[in-house]
This record gives sequence, structure tokens and C-alpha cells, in this order.
Amino acid sequence: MSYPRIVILTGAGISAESGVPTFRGPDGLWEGHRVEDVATPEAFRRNPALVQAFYDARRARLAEVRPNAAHLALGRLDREWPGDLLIVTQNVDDLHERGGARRLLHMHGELLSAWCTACDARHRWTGPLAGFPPCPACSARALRPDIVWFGEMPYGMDRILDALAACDLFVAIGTSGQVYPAAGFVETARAAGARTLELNLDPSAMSERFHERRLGPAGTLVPALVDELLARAPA
Ligand code: BV8
Repeated sequence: MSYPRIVILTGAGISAESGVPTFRGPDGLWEGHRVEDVATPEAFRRNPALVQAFYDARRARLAEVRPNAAHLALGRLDREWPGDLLIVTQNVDDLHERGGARRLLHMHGELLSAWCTACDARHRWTGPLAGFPPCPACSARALRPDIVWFGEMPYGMDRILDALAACDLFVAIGTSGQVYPAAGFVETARAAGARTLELNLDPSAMSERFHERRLGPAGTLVPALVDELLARAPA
């Protein structure tokens, strides 16, 4: 059977081979920071300078990293897959875009976007937000990282849940399955009758919920999966 409708969920593991640190590994991004000190609205209210610096450093590092074979393979799938496809990423880097993905949704926001809490405008932003530069739209010094923090509603949930309800194949790549609601997507896909596949370096918190699991680096497993899917692409 070919899979006309695919939903792919990616996490920090797909960017690991590009040199972007994951969150919960031994050298995890949260290393030196407690999540509640840098990735919650309360943290931003309590210590805006610390939170701005945490994201400024990660935004600046994007210039030093490049998409890896997994990002490029998903870009190829996006170009060549004739059926429905939605790539939902928890990642806030721009490596999927630079790898060629277009049917893409950043459910946890993006490092390269700034959000004005005064006028609600969003702006592509490549520089620092420390020092609260003026909003290009309203001039208020009220820009924050356009990132979904813990306790905030992820972006695109309606579109994601619609895609999951209709999909024939759900693939999770490089995510530890510890953050909701993303960690629950496999259940939604199973309830829709989709086949579910997990690609990860190690078993995750949700591995048992997948029909099939492949262990290994994304840079190896994702190109192989894309070749497999395109060989069976629907006419
Ligand atoms: C919300 C942005 C509700 C910040 C992030 C039950 C239901 C609903 C919510 C909850 C719930 N229980 C608890 C909650 C609250 C909370 C939550 O899930 N907490 C957890 C910790 C228990 N969820 C939320 O707050 C979410 N919001 O629920 O809102 C709501 C309702 C109404 C009104 C308002 C609100 C929001 C969650 C989003 C938080 N923001 N990121 C930032 O990036 O700085 S989460 C953060 O974790 C990142 O986005 C990251 O992507 C995400 C998940 O981590 P992973 O991507 O999986 O990365 P991790 O390091 O954990 O794992 C890496 C994996 O890669 C590993 O498995 C490893 O084996 C693998 N790997 C490594 N190398 C490779 C590899 N795989 C392949 N190849 C390799 N080379």
C-alpha cells in the first residue's frame, strides 16, 4: 500500500547531527539552565535579560550550522511526494526550511521570529532582542522571542489535528516524547487508523505506541525512509 497522506513530527534529534544541541541529552541545551528559568512566561517576566540572552545565543548560532542529510531528505520528499504531507516540527531552528521543506509547521515557534507583545505583530528577526529594540510596526520596546514556552498554546494545533485525523502514515523523528501535546500525536494518528513509525537514536518515552521503530541516527534513517516512500509513491 502506498501512503497518500503523511504527517511527520520532528524534534531536536533531527538537528543533532547539524551540531544543534538537544534538550535532554547529557550535553542538553537546558544544561546550566532549568527549563522554568528560561522557557516559561514567568521566567521572562522575572528575568527578561536572562531569557533574551538564552534565545539570542541560540539565534546567533544558527548562522554556524547547516542542514544535515535528514533535513535535505525531507526537503526532497516535500518536492517529490504527490500525496498530502505535513512536517510538524517542535524545533525552533530554520534547518528544515534550509533543507528545502515547504509543507512545514513550527508548532513551538521560531528563533528567527520576534513577537511584539504591544501590537501583536511578528517580524523576521536575525539579530539580538536583548536591550528591547523597538518594534518595526509600533516602535514599542516590547519584542519577545516568538517561541512557545511551557504553559503556552502551541501554534497550528487545529491544522495539525486535522492532518493527523486524515493521515495514513505518522512518522516521529528524533523526539523524546516528553513534551505534550506533541507526545500525544501518535495516539491521535493510531485512532485515525494510521500506521505509525518512530525513527530515533534511542527508544523514547512513547516508543511502545508505534507499530514500527527504527533505531539509528536521523542522518542515515531519514534518507533511507524517503527513498522507500518515493519508490512506492502513489501514481
Ligand atoms: C501546552 C520551545 C496547554 C522552547 C518547547 C499534558 C497535556 C498538555 C500539556 C501538558 C501535559 N502535561 C504537561 C503539560 C505541560 C507541558 C509539558 O508537556 N511538560 C512536559 C515537560 C511534561 N506542555 C506545554 O506546556 C505545552 N503547552 O500544553 O499548553 C494550554 C492549553 C490551553 C491554553 C494554554 C496552554 C507547550 C510545550 C512547548 C514548550 N516549548 N520549546 C525552546 O525551544 O527553547 S519544548 C522543547 O522540548 C523543544 O521544543 C523541543 O523540541 C521539545 C521536545 O524535546 P525534543 O525535541 O524531543 O528534544 P529532546 O532533547 O527531549 O530529545 C531529543 C531526542 O532526539 C531524543 O529522543 C534522542 O534520543 C533523539 N536523538 C538525539 N540525536 C539523534 C536523535 N535521534 C535521531 N538521530 C540523532 N542523531
